[in-house]
Amino acid sequence: STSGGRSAREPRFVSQLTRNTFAIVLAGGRGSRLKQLTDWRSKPAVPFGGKFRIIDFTLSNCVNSGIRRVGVATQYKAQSLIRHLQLGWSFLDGRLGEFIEIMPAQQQVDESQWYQGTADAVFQNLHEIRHANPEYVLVLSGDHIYRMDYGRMLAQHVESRADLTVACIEVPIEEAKGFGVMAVDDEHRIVDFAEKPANPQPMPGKPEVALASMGIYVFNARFLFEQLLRDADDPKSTHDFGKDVIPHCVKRYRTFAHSFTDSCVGDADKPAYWRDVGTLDAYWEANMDLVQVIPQLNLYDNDWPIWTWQPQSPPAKFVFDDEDRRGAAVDSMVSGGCIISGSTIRRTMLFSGVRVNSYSLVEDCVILPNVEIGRHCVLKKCVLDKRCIIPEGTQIGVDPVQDRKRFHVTESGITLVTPAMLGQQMNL
Ligand code: ADQ
Ligand code: ADP
Repeated sequence: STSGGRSAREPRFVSQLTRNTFAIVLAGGRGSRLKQLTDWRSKPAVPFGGKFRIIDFTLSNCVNSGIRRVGVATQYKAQSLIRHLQLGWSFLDGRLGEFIEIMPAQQQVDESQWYQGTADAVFQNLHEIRHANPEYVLVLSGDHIYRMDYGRMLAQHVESRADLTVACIEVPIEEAKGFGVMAVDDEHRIVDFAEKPANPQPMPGKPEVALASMGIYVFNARFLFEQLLRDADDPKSTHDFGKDVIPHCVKRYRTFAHSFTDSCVGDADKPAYWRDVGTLDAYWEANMDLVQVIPQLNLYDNDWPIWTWQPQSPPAKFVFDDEDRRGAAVDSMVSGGCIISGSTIRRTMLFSGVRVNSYSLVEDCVILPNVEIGRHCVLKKCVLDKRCIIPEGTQIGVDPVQDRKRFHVTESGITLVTPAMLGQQMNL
């Protein structure tokens, strides 16, 4: 027949799907469980892995998947994130229709009101998304560390003629109450969805795990527009995807689950890696994951580069000090501009421009850019925020009772230190 509509059987190339997709990255979260690390920046802008910011992982997944029309919805303390996007993510080519657009909340509303829930953040940018005229809209969070080929998820979405597809991953049942938890049938169709349930249902035959939403959604664009307009008019809605929009759609429309393991980019013999670095403990652990001898998350894969912006800096330097003490770092990652002089670093993530002076010992730490560590310091299991100056002879992570008086110490014993806690004010 000569029907204008595309038949579902017509073969379609993944590149055609990714090209017809608009991705919106929700990057407005406060990330309050990261404590003082997010006093001055939103969670997606928090430095991670030596030279990256958390949002670089999601944005790199987009670019590497061939999705190059991207909006980033910002809200809380956006300055640091905006600066990073402008410096690091302006390489997309407008002549090819590629762009990363910053969508600040405050521009969209009459008064000084910010976005409400996550669905509202997308709703307020509906005009911009419509303007791009995509066939599919991919909703992402800027908060997670993982490598994923969204093209495979889009392909499944189209093949199953879904209105909406939700990416999912198996999580331990005791962690499941922090997620959207779903049940699926044999065709992967979602038959039940509960946002952060008090009693999460395990998967059939697997009592120790639940199937969790990753907060990654593919919508047919027109379907999304209809749903957001409807949701905006619903006085009972909190305008959140997880709480309102997804449960509404699951009951009424073709809603499918896509397994992350099918589109995870990584070595086949390693478990799929996806982390919400939402707490200080999780943040510290995910950084420590990377200094393992064989980490689960491979940053050295040239086929799936993680793009970022980093300051131009000279190579890291290791020196014998004037009394012939060796400066050394083992089982560690050391970024550009660092100088390790007459001190020992073990199992530590050093961001750029860190200086460590003689007689000091640093173990199991995450040290953000431009930190200076004086002589005779002992630092264990710390997260040091950008520009901390650690005075000579300081011990942190040795006596928790003392540490608690000045710093933030988590229950599992990770100590967060910021310049403000050290009484060091920013030179504004
Ligand atoms: P949560 O992670 O609890 O659950 P939420 O706090 O709404 O969801 O954050 C989702 C993303 O949106 C984050 O990246 C956050 O930074 C950002 N964000 C939050 N509010 C925003 C706003 N008003 N404007 C812009 N960005 C905003 C969600 C789902 C669960 C799912 C988990 C997976 O609701 O079903 O299991 O994600 O982590
Ligand atoms: P990032 O590298 O994440 O951008 P910065 O340390 O540069 O982190 O701080 C982010 C933003 O917060 C900057 O715009 C800075 O001016 C502001 N800021 C940071 N600390 C303070 C402070 N103590 N008082 C006021 N503004 C601050």
